[in-house]
Amino acid sequence: MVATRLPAVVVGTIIFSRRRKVPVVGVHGAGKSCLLLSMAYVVSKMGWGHVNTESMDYFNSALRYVLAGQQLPPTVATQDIRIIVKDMEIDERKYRPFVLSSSDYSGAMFERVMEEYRLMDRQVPVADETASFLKLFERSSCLVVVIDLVRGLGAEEFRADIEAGMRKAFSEQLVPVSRAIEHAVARRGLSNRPVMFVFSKADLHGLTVDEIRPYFDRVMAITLGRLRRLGTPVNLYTTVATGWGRDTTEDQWLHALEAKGVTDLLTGIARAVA
Ligand SMILES: Nc1nc2c(ncn2[C@@H]2O[C@H](COP(=O)(O)OP(=O)(O)OP(=O)(O)O)[C@@H](O)[C@H]2O)c(=O)[nH]1
Ligand SMILES: [Mg+2]
Repeated sequence: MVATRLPAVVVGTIIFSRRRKVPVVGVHGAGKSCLLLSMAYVVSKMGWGHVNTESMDYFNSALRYVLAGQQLPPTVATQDIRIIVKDMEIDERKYRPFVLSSSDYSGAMFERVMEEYRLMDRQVPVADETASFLKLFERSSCLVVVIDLVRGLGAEEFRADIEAGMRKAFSEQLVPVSRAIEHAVARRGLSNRPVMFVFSKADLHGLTVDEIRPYFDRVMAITLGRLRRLGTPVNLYTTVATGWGRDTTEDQWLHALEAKGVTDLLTGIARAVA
């Protein structure tokens, strides 16, 4: 009997972009746009990658406000974003390349859509805006939920009564955020792919993840129970957006451009999409 060797098959170069959809959700003013800008900034600055042509002008326009020391205006039109991450290496660990794809949309629209989402189970037709927004969740790799604990309070006001501030913040954000998570999980089986909760504006709330967790675990108990049942990991992060990491002196503004906590979030995403 003669053993036949199978001829080698040349399949050519398989090019696939590993595009990973990462929806970023949160109510108006939660800090979504600033977080996306911070991710683009950190990836570019660290030499891990770059943004695509369409996102470049969008991000530079946002950076203009940061450099002027102004608040970012609320998002009006939905903007698709691509951050190409090719050479991410942290603590000698290299991450596989991926394209982080997301959309920046207005939090006001998110709240409207999540209000309408309630109706969907009752077979009531929903607006085009709602239908197209909900499509953003399809086949996503993980979900980033931005929660603003301070809600317009100043740092001092918030820290004077942290419990009251948190109660107000969660009472405003619990419902829309939980609906979005439920949708993401139910529609595309998020199991094993984490939900990442980002507590933005850490320069104002001044809390660590460990300090937030006891409140979070209790307030979110019902949603967390559902996620546990589905085997969905939950990660918590705190971030300070690009431009807000200023310490006491103005001449530290170059450091202020370096967002805080964003590298941890990007690492979490890179692990989730690997
Ligand atoms: N102090 C501080 N302010 C922040 C931080 N991140 C965002 N902000 C401010 O919070 C406000 C809301 O931030 P955005 O990123 O525009 O929030 P958003 O979720 O995109 O809001 P909409 O587009 O209205 O949905 C802006 O005035 C920001 O400048 C931060 O880390 N620290
Ligand atoms: Mg925005």
